[in-house]
Amino acid sequence: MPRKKITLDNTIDSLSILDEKGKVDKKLEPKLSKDDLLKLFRAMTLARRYDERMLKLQRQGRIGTYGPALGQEAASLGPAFAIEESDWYVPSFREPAGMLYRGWPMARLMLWWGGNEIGATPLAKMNDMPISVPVASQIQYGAGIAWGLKLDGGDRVAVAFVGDGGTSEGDFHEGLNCAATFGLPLVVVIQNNHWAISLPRHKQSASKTLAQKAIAYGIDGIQTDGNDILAMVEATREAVEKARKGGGPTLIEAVTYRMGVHTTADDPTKYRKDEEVEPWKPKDPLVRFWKYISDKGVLDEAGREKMEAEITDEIAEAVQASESYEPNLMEPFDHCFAERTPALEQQRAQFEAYLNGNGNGKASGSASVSHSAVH
Ligand SMILES: Cc1ncc(C[n+]2csc(CCOP(=O)(O)OP(=O)(O)O)c2C)c(N)n1
Ligand SMILES: [Mg+2]
Repeated sequence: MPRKKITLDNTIDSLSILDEKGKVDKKLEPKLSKDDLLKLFRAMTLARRYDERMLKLQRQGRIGTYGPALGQEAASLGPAFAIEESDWYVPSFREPAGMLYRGWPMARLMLWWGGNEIGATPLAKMNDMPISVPVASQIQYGAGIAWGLKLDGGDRVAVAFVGDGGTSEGDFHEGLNCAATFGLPLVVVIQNNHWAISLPRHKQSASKTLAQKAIAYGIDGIQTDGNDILAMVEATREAVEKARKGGGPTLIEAVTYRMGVHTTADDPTKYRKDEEVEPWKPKDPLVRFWKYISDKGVLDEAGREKMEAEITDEIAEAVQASESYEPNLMEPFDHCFAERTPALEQQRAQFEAYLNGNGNGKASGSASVSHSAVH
């Protein structure tokens, strides 16, 4: 038997449209109306201010923990913008920009990070999965949802997110292999922020790019500048258009950087140098998008200040709503099984008696719950 080369016909594109100085590549510039640009800029600004506020709330002991998405706003927002409400959005835990854009009430996201399960409940009209922490679980959910969408016979798609570290998980491989084999309408976005807690990207995989893993599954892969909102919108639009026509999944590697701590329980100065972080500062997705839209005359300084003031109020309202939300402490017993087991029934009764006997005769939160504040 001869020994010969098998030529693979795939290549990986790398896409960047808006450079670090906010200059656009005219040949690649996506068609976006003034309203679209404003919507994107507002959503990115909102996510940035939310992120800053969340970090402070945690430091003040007002929420349990927080995993910042500072500098990663474009990577999650672009795909959210490029899909329809009827499509599915399957986030990991660094996608507040996309989640807020999709209509998650900010107060619910705050409650999630405060440990309240209502934060994991999307509004009835939404086709969205909640924040999911198990690394790479999103690819399994995404593949399953996309399979359902394919069986439904429409042209809807699912977009699922995973981190660079998540690409080392079995779930990532299984989900992508399934989606590729069955030609499912799934777009997987890897947020390559260069770190999986303290493990750097180069110690996670010997692959030159993460996008090239697509080749092994027999699907298209593309690497994008993840801090470039225009590239993220364009790459997702192309992938979604293909998936709607039955063209199967796409793997997008969004190259970005985790500017902050992994979570509020982490201290990155223990494992990475400031010199590594510095070069990423001028690549900030918000700064460069601001240059682009202000040069285009879409928004001026006064307009931006007005927008910032509205956002400040919106965040204050969400803090107020989340902090005044009365949790229903009996609720966890309702969501384990469709029908409560005898043991669970017994525990529930014990807990209810405990709440009722807590000195003030009040079963805190066991009465009716007001969900309206977090809508
Ligand atoms: C299955 C699983 N293993 C371990 C963890 C603990 N853990 C939380 S985040 C994280 C690192 C994830 O890195 P990456 O996928 O790059 O995402 P990033 O945190 O950088 O957004 C780990 C190991 C987890 N949540 N789930
Ligand atoms: Mg990472």
